[in-house]
Amino acid sequence: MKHLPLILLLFFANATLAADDAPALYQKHCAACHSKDRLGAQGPALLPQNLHRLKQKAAATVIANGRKATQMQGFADKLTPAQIQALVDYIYTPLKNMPVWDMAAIKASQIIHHKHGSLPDKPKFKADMDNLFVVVELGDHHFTLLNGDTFEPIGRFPTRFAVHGGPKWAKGGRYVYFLSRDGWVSKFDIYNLTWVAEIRAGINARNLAVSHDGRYVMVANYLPHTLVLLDAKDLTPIRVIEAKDSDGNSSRVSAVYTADPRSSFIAAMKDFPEVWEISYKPSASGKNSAETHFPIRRIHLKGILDDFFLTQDYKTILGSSRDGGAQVVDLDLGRAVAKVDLPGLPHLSSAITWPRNGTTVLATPNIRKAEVTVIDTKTWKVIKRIPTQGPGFFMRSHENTPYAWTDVFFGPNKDLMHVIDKQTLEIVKTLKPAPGKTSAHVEFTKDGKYALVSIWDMDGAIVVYDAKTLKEVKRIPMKKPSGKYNVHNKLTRSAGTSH
Ligand code: DHE
Repeated sequence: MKHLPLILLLFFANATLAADDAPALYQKHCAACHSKDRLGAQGPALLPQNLHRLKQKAAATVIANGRKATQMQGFADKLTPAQIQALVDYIYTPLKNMPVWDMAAIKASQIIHHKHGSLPDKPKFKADMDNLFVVVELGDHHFTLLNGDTFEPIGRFPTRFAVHGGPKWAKGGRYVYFLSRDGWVSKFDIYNLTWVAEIRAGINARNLAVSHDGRYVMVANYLPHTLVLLDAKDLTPIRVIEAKDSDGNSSRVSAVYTADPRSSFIAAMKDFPEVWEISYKPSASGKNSAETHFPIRRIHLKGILDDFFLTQDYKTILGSSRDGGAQVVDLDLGRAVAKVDLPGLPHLSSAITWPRNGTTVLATPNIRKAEVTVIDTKTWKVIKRIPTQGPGFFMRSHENTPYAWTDVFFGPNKDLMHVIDKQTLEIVKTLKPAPGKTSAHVEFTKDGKYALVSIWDMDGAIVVYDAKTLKEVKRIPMKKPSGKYNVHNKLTRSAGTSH
């Protein structure tokens, strides 16, 4: 040993010492995103129950090199292989006391800021209530309510930590529901510019859906393995549905969406190959009771769905798994009817559709491939693979614009934004709104005349473009704005935006 250079000696000493102390390594490098008790926050929970689809060797590679399509960075330059292995052993060790998040715990977490019906029924401010935007600012966990006509902020409000996914409006546009990664559902009253109710529906949540009749909120959880049905009025829990197959195996829930004409929630499971349709159709008496209603229809598939897209008529799902398979599921027939060749890890929750040549095409960005894939939804054949300057995350369009916008979220060209002609399927322009800074996620005004782009930086902005001339018209400073959502486009289920 004494012949080894000093730097190597120090390296080995550090590796042995620190590798022994996995909990300390975890607190230093992982706790900020995955929470100090491993239950998940901005990053997922790091528990054997959540990691069983990931081999331990693959987990070590993720810790060393990071994971594409997530905020997970690589630690190979900060941790030795022994330290990485110690962390892998640690996160695959069950917690001594697994916290329970059942109906009682959910109920106990409920906070009513304002009793339902106690606040004025008129907006406190003047604006086209149908053309407002909610902009989620991840940088300091706030959201800005933006006037979509003047592009002036109406107010800025603190949110729970790490809001993820699209906030969802209830019919009418007065109430909007947010979900944080650690399971808090927060209901905001836009008329009165205030939070009205909150509840923690899970420990590590995925997304939420609001029924089109505005009566229910459904939350999909990773931890515990549940779907939680809430009363949309004040978020009182109605039912906790365990995500279990007929053999008793439980699963994380990939996501849940509402299927308006079916009056049902559609949810996909991440750990067994099933899609569930949970009906919220009112009973004959007009009332639904927790015990007798919300029946579950299970659709058995050949492969797991990690991510999926519901067609505009809510009859079909295009779903993909992280392992590379993509399948088309007919919800009426209750089975998979086609396979699609989508090897680039399509980000289907942000896929969009539009009419072209007598058919409807679906376009999706890909997280592992520098390509936008365009699919004919009649034949489910890929009709074009549009090469991009890098893999992308989000895609958007609007009925009144000839263009579809897609970002280049990953890699050295993360500051680029492609504008694609929806008929020729060619990129007609590539914008660079803020050189060196990630530009991603677009949303249109209600009339489709302006496109709003996020600059994902603490010193970031929303950049407003004229959607026809593609010229910048305004820049509104924001703190790492992620998604932005227009009331009209969301409530009318515009084919150019996510639902
Ligand atoms: Fe998201 C939406 C899943 C990582 C920002 N993301 C969604 C939805 C799902 C999903 C299922 C649809 C929810 C909805 O709106 O109802 N996201 C996943 C992942 O599986 C993934 C890859 C890994 C993970 O960490 O969970 C992931 N997502 C991220 C991020 O790292 C992003 C960039 C930053 C963040 O907030 O953590 C991110 N996801 C978003 C945004 C939306 C979203 C902004 C809403 C898009 C929309 O326009 O509706």
